[in-house]
Amino acid sequence: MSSAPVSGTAPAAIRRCDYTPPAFLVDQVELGFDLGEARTEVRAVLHLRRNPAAGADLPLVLNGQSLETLRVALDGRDLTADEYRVEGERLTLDNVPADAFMLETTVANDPAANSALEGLYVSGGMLCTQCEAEGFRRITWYPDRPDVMARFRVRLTADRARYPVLLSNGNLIEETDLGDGRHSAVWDDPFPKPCYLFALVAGDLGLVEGDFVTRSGRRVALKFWVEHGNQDQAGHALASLQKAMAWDEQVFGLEYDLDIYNVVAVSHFNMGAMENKSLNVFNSKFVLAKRETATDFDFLGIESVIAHEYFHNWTGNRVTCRDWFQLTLKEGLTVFRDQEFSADMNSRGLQRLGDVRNLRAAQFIEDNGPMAHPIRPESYVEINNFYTSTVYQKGAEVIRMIHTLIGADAFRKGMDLYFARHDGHAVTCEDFVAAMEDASDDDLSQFRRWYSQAGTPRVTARWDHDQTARRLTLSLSQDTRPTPGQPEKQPFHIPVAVGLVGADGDLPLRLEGENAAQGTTRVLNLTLPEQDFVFEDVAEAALPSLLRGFSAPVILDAPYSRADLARLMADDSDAFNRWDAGQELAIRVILDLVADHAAGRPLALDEDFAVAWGKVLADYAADPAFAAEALSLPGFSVLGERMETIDVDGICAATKFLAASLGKRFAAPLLRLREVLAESGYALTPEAIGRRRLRNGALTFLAHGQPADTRVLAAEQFRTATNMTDQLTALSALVVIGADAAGPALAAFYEQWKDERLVVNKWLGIQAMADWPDVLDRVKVLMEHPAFDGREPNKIYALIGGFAANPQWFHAADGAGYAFMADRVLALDSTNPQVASRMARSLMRWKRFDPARQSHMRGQLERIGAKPGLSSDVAEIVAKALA
Ligand code: B3K
Ligand code: ZN
Repeated sequence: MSSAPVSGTAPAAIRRCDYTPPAFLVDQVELGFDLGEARTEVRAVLHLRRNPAAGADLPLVLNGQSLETLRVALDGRDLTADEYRVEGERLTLDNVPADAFMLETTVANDPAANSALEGLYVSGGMLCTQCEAEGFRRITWYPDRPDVMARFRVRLTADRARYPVLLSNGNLIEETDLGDGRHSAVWDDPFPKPCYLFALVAGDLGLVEGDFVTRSGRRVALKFWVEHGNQDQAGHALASLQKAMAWDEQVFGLEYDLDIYNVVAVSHFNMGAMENKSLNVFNSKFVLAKRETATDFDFLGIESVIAHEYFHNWTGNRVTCRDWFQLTLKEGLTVFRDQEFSADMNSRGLQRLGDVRNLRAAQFIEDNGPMAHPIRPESYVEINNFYTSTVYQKGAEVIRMIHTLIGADAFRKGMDLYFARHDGHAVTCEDFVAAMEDASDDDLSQFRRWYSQAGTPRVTARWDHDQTARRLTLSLSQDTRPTPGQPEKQPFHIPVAVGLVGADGDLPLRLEGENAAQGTTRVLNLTLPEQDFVFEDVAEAALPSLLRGFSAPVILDAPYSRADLARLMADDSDAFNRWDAGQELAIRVILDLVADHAAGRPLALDEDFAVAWGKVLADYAADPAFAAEALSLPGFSVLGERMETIDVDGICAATKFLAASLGKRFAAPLLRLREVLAESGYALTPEAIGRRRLRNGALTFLAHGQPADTRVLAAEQFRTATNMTDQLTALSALVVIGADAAGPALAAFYEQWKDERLVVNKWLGIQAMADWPDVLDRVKVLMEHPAFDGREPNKIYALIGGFAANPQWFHAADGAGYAFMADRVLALDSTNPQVASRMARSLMRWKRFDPARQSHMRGQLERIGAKPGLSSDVAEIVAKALA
């Protein structure tokens, strides 16, 4: 974050079009840290030279924040106070030598007072850093921008007993015992890097070690550093790293480039993890796992985040971003890579639908609200606000579309070309697209609009079958609604993967003008506002299966009847579309129930839907994992997105009614399924995970459908569970059944796990999301519980974020949920603006609700906005929400 703007002034936006190259380059940096919790002194020696690509008479300007400046020296000579200027967060030297020179500064900072968790801070007695995006300026004076890449040599000096482990980037080249109880270590990173990839860690940590031999024979030491006592929980993360290293060699030909790879797990961390060169710092949530304490979901999350940070070594570190507008260059691409990795390690079909579910539940909503921005934003006030699902998840979809359009082989050639051209450089999204274009000879000029236009396109499909001509004409059109600052949209280049489902399965596809059929799925290029595609030799009235595999991040509007959806659910060869047809059917059924609820009509279970759902349930054995996904009901945000005005009470009533009706009607088969799937042993294979998911899903439906009868069953599973997935689902089922049923189990759960920080977070989250009328009071009480710590982001995300995800009670009609959230945002704003800003987003979409809720939410946003000295992080969110 940047320091508080003066109250009343609008924070200034930084614009992409204003980019200019850095006036000075840094070839080499030497950093000396004299580490201490309350005071750390940093001596920095910067070997600078003028950038030939920039103006010759520009002053040297360095960034710094919350630094106590002790010394500034130029080429060995101490400067007097009138030879440099410190103004706000900038240190300016007007007169520097014409070419190369050495600038030396000494500063002090106070890690213990750093509650923003950016720069150098304390977590659980250890000292650690987080520099992306602009945290390095809180450590020392520096040109803090990603296009300044330098070699770093770092000397760490600290008390040996307190901080026996001293880590930084690159190779350890020297260790010295200083004899006075202190010791030092020197780390040298041979790869030039931007300062956002700098890291240091000092602490008393336990080590879990493994290794990996690269395909060219380099033995890499893999070191996981965790709190003492947690060594038994790093094995999965280590194995995931080894798999990721092998996968990147096989799939992209990318090898690791140093002899050491460190991962440190910390409990206080604003987000998931950070890819600092050879010294990843991780939220402990994405490292620590054992079967008793971590759910299947946690295990998969670890595998994916470990891989993500590892993949950044090439896509992000070796080739980095020229400026922060290019963030998706590394994030979209690296998310695409981690999604592909997880698909290969587990189930490709399930991976895809999980990724799309997340995209629709978060990104589509962002794209249709006040924060809508292109994957490459045009402006920002606070860059930390732009680590969004648009930049990450939609960014990955854009990469996936390139992959679909040019094909896997050309994509790989494009990646090779990208590295051949740009290794060691800070580049732009345009450089990436150009490499893909040059490697494939495809024209991606119109495709580039995905980088510049925000909003989710709506693709409308209509079709007509001409029996006599044996032809099916598919008419596709596209339209994208205005987003803030972008009233007019140009048509996108949209790859639409299409199949035709006939009576006996997929038809071979021959497009007009082709001599022969080419496969049963074709990728159509929709580039105009409206386009017709003609399929020949279509004898029967086939049903188009559109957007197979979710080939583009668009909203599909197709005139499927419910019978059509049921048919796709049963017969589509594309697993994604089978699942999606079921979801669409469920959405329509729920929206009808919402309408009935609004009109005061009694709610009734839709018979056709019940039959289709029951059929999936009956056939579960073919693929339990897929059945679990197909049986689950769409969530609040996806349903809300389908309504002009989000009917909170209607959606909650309808969803609960449907879950209860299904649970009641299908109680017998659900119970049988639970018997059949009862585990004899525990495994972490995709099959075993799928079986657990289905069996636990069944328990949840039963809890809704026949709460009284399920109470014993859930309590039994809670008591006898041998893994966290089963135990936590049982606890959630008891919470569904009611506060009386859940009370003893919640108490027992806390007693059992009070020493496991990460499990305690689950306990907080489950209570915050309970559908109990007094949940807000309970959340307030929990804030005073010893289990809660208002400085630990994971706890805030669990309890406060969990409450924001409680649709019924966060959106309580009296506005109490909103007022509570605004109080939290205001309190957090002074301690941790990044976390405050995330929480503030829960109020952003106020215009989508009914007038009474709108006015409550807007009132709270205004109250937040009126705080003197509001952080730029929160100010930007509030300003956009109220614009
Ligand atoms: N690059 C980091 C995110 C940094 C967030 C800064 N507010 C983690 C990742 O995407 O891998
Ligand atoms: Zn990333």
